[in-house]
Amino acid sequence: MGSAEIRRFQRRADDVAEFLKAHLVGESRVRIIAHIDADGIAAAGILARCLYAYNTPFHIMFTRPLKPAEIMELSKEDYDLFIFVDQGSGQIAAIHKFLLSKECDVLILDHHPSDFPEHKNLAYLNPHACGLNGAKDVSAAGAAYSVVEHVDKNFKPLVGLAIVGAVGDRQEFFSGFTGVNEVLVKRAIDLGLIRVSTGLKLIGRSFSQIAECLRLSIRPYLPSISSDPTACYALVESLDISPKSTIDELGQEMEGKLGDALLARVGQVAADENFRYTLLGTVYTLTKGATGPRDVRDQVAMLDACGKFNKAELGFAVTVGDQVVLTEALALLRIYQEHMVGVLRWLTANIDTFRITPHMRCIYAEDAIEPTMIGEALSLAMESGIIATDRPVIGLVDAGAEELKVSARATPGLAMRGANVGLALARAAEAVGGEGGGHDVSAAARIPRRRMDEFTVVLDRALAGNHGA
Ligand SMILES: [Mn+2]
Repeated sequence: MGSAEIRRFQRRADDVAEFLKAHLVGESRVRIIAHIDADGIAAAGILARCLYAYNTPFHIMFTRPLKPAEIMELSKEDYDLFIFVDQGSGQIAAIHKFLLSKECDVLILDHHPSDFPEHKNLAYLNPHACGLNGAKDVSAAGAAYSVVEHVDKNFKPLVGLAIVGAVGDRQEFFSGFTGVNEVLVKRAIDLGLIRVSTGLKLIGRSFSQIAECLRLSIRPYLPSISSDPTACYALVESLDISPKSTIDELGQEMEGKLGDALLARVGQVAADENFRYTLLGTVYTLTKGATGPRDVRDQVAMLDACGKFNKAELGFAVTVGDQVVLTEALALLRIYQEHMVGVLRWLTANIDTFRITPHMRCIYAEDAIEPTMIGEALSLAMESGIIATDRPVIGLVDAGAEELKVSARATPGLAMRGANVGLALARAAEAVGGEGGGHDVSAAARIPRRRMDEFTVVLDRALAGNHGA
């Protein structure tokens, strides 16, 4: 992606900032609708800091992307400006029909693909409209940051949150960041807001005692360490590490020793490329102005956990500087990790029950994994080297007596070679009277339980069909 596209994005951000400013200086009442994940929460935090600074009153809600009927309901509310954050692109038709038709102002800060019909009451910032790739070049938090930075230079310290959003949406790759993200990270380093180092990328490295950090490790799952407190304490003791310290406090040499000890302990997965990348690599530390955990991945994990428990407002409060709720937000993260580490242990123990077809690896986990956990569990298992990533991975779990939840995951590499689990899942689900869809690397569906066998046959064929397409 060239710098011309990035400049186009920055120019648009400047235009959008002018649109927003008109509401900041007046008597406007603002309604924010944000996606309920780390990126959506970080983006909302950035925007809210800006609105607070101008004393502009707003109400905020965190939700999965609104359905047309919900946008119709929204249009009955009395606001001067509706801001969609990390959503809105997919709902552009309903936004036109129900909000813009009433001459309400609408701002969309998003990075999902869309059509971009013009309207005098509409402003949007979307990388896809600038020739950038919204899946990797910038997140909603990056879009929100790019706007508020143009509103006032004093908002520059919020760039850390933009990087939190990008990491939350898995926009960091083997080779680092691209597009706007790359620019933002460089800026954050230059401003002294972020420190970049190499080390262990484990969740909790900035706030959790090491043995606990290892015991709850889900990204990656550490075989014969995760979920085994005895093994964790033994390992910490064998290295003569103070049991109270965090990984952040170890110092580079000792952290290196801990990494070596972990690799020696986990067995053959130590040689797995995905596992090593998930365990070791670039660590981003927020050095100034951060509320909540200093480590970017810790911050992401905390926000995601808040979202998953439907308490996004807790994570949001942390991003706008509320230290009081931090303990509660971190407690949610811990509950989530406790749960997920059990799920990953189960997957590890049952890895042989994955059925390998020509175009996918597939498991029916019955009720061993909850419908809300299966998708992320597959992602983490792939990142942990538990499941081979040579073909798309499909998980089916019970969702009530009659229904199955299906989750599908592929790597960016598989997507580049033509696999598209979103299209395949949509097609196969429809063929058996269910419904689903999603992105090329991540998708979900619901299907009738009694048609599972038929579904997996159709899905395998559908995945074959879009190879090389
Ligand atoms: Mn996002």
